[in-house]
Amino acid sequence: MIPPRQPLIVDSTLREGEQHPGIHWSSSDRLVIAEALDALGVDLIEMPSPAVSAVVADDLRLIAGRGFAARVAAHVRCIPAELQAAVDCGAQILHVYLGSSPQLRLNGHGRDWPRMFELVREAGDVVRRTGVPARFSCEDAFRTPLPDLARIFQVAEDAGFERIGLADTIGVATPDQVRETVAVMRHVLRCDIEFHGHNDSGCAVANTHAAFRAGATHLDTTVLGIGERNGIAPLGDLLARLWLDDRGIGERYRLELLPAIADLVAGLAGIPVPHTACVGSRHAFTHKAGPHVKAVISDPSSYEALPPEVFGRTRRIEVAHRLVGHHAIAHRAEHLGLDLSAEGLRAATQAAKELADRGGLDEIALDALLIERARVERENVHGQLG
Ligand code: HCA
Ligand code: CU
Repeated sequence: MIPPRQPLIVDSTLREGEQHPGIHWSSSDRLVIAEALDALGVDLIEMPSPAVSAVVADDLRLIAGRGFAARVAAHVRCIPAELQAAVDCGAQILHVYLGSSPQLRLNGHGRDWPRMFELVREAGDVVRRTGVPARFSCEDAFRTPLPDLARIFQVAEDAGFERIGLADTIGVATPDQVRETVAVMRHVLRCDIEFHGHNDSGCAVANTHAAFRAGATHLDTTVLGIGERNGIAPLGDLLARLWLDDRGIGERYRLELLPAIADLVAGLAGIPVPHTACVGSRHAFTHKAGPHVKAVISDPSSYEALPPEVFGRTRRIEVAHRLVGHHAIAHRAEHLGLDLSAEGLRAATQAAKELADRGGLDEIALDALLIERARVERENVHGQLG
């Protein structure tokens, strides 16, 4: 059997992630994050350009020289001297980018297409001369006419770039559009294809997944999705989505490390783990409503897309609320080692709901209620016996 094709993960927490408002990575932050990403098994770690600052150039030397299994890329503008500076700092791959939409050409670099082709060829000269592999990406690709995109990517391929990148820089693409664009590029190019999706309209993971399904080979992520504005596809969310299609993802990446990485980055960035995070969210594996709990107790897969143990998490059942059912109450009583009759459980459920209605139910109150009910039952039995 031919194993399913798997994507390569390009994690940009150290580059795109620092574009998230309020984030400033120290050199030691970068090192611990890179170590964690490498342990998880991401394929590429993207660093900023050494042109950003002297310390960032030192950080690039540090991370690139560390001997990680992940390869270290530097994100550079399409300027030969900048590519060369990244090579001098030890970058193992060059991630070159250039705005291609009418908006970015006009308000950004101000170059026309012929000049842009020249820039790509000049960058290609550095790639060939240094022998460092490189990718060429179009910023704002999804507001760029398809024929223009195909043309500049052909120039890049001919100039020696081994991969092209499609960036949905302002997060406006839809999965349908991504699928179509990747399919067209697949058709006209031989090289690898990367996708980078921003989340401005909430489609980052869906778009990244669509890109993969249409033939993209490299997918961009950051831990927790941090990045410019509201960021890009979160690493944990994308791996969860890919795992659902292909369990082999769990053999390539140490998915059980995802929660710790989410906590690490949240702590260093000074932001919370979003409640929407597929793996890292505090409540991603908590069940609450009565019917859910009943079914999950007999078979977790009835209400769980992702098994918590695969992703380094444990299942939680929340019982101290008025949506509770008597299965959850029975589960809690069993956990406490209490032996309650069916009638006792029903009465305890009723009492819990009444207490919750009055705003007085929490886990301690619920446990107290169950312990009291068990005591009353025991005394009744003793009374009958005596
Ligand atoms: C930006 C650049 C970028 C680059 C992506 C890429 C984007 O901050 O505007 O190199 O493919 O989203 O276009 O992150
Ligand atoms: Cu971006």
